[in-house]
Amino acid sequence: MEESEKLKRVVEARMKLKARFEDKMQQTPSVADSRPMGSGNPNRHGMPVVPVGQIITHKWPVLDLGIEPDVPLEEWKLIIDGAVEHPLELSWEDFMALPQTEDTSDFHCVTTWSKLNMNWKGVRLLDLAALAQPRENATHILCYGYDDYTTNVSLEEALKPDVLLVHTYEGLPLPKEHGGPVRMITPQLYAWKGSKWIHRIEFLTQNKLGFWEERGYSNTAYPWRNDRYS
Ligand SMILES: Nc1nc2c(c(=O)[nH]1)N[C@H]1C(S)=C(S)[C@@H](COP(=O)(O)O)O[C@H]1N2
Ligand SMILES: [Mo]
Repeated sequence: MEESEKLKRVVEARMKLKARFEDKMQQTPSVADSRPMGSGNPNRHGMPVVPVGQIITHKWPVLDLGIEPDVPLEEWKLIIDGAVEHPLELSWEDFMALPQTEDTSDFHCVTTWSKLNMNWKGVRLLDLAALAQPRENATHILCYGYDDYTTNVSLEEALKPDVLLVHTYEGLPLPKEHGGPVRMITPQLYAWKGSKWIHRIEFLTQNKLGFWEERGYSNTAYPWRNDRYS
């Protein structure tokens, strides 16, 4: 299948799901969680609870735009630019030499599956931001994948300590289909906010919508508020 045809099908399927959810949401009263900032194991108090409308999966589905770019480590680069004092261009070695963080968190996909207790290792976005020094007026980031995916995140959310650029899952290199060599994760937001195959993080002084956000997905994307579409 041609890539543009695949992309068209992915978008069509997602828009259908969006329409179905919007119908359902109109028929039910607001079902916001009583602890809307909850996320991950600590906030679940060890209970297998998930945000409203989510179903636990033990498998790990793959979602992409029909393209899974191949990025050899020798060619891999991470660019951090935009509204920062010190733009960065990191090679694989530079990236791996940064402080490494291990964390276990949950993964909530807007297509209604959640995978709990995922163990990750990588670099905190907060630590990268500390090197790049966002300007005083920076408010958001726009993340770019090697597949030309984009997604925007507010700085408040992006700098939470569980937002990582991960290269390792359960002790093994992150598989290519899940965004390896490096992807971002946003455990407190729906998972589309975490770009797979991450290549560039642009700091912005005003919000700019990403791929799904332009197509009606929520700007903020809080799973614990059922905040799926705008
Ligand atoms: N670069 C890129 N990142 C992406 C996507 C994508 O298509 N391209 N899909 C997003 C969506 S909608 C989800 S739910 C997760 C899926 O990650 P997974 O395939 O590892 O489960 O990645 C997000 N990040
Ligand atoms: Mo998703």
